[in-house]
Amino acid sequence: MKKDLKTRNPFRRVTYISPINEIIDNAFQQSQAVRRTRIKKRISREQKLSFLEKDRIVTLTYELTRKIDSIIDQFPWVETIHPFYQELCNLVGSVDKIKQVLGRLKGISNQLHEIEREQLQKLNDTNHPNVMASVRKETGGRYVSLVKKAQGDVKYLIRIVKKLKSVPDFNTTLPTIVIAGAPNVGKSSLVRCISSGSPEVGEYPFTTKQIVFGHANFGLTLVQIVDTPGLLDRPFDERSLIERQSIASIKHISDVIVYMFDYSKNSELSAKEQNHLLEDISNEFCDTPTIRVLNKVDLLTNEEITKAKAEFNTEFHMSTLEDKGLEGLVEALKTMVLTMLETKEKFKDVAKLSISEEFLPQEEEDFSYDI
Ligand SMILES: Nc1nc2c(ncn2[C@@H]2O[C@H](COP(=O)(O)OP(=O)(O)OP(=O)(O)O)[C@@H](O)[C@H]2O)c(=O)[nH]1
Ligand SMILES: [Mg+2]
Repeated sequence: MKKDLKTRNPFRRVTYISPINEIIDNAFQQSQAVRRTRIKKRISREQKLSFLEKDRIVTLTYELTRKIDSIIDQFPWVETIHPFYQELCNLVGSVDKIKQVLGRLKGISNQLHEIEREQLQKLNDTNHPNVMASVRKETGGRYVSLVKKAQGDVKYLIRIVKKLKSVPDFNTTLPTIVIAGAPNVGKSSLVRCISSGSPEVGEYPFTTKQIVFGHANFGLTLVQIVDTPGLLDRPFDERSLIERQSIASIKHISDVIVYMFDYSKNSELSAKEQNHLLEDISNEFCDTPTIRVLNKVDLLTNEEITKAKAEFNTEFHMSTLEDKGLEGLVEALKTMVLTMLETKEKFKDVAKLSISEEFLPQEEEDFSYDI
């Protein structure tokens, strides 16, 4: 995989997809602008006309295929992109459909070249100016009806890309901590406290509608901290598109999940629902280590905190509003990330890159992070 693909949202390389009408209008304008043949030598009027009509057809074909091919070339190869982005494709459309659409576009581009060959041959076979003009018009007609078949397909790609381009860059080479939990528990507040990310914090549930990446320097390495939209306690089939994005990030990119609980009176989900939600997540993604955190302790009495600890089995207790009690969580995360760098095969290279020279072992076999 190219470095670019490891560190960026692959859909960001798509700069502009022209709608079909624009492609057609532009190509015809370019073709009509060809007024004089480029052939300079002394030839008959009929020959000049033949060259002119050929030039127009060649220009028309070139402009149409150039724009169609550029859609195909700009589009990432959906089979090779990270599963996280593949799943997002499937949320807003379908990987299979994208592949079919791109295949159909390639087919249209090839057919344009075939028609061009046929029509140029027809021009070679005639000396008659009227026939030449009608061959050119016929070519235009065939092209338009062929290219217009792609109208719906191109609209589909434009729609998909618009949605996928707004997904932030995910760096597959960095350890990734996903902050998850019910709506309004303080996920975005935590991300703001412990990373460079600055997601919006709002009084109301469902403030976060999109995954947001922040970064934190954990001394020996940079980590990604991901803010996710709040999840309700309900079956996957009933989840909204926004919630499904959260699930996709938990599923495909999390190396650690920080699950936040809220025991205060204004909590969106009951304690039972919050526990059930975590149970669901853990059952689904049982391999990913999860840290349980109780937030908003500033709103709780000591007695309530004790009750919450018992009910949620939380390891850390904090107030992101007052920026209190976060140190323990950050230290625990640092330790987990360091262990991961040592043990997880996928971080083999990034560990070497991000750890400064003095911490690097002399021998590859003795690779360790003891400092
Ligand atoms: N009292 C108190 N309020 C908090 C704390 N953390 C967050 N809040 C408030 O809770 C509300 C929601 O905070 P967010 O950080 O937006 O919560 P979220 O989990 O990202 O919410 P969604 O994105 O809507 O799921 C805001 O009004 C915050 O100011 C806390 O520790 N104590
Ligand atoms: Mg939020």
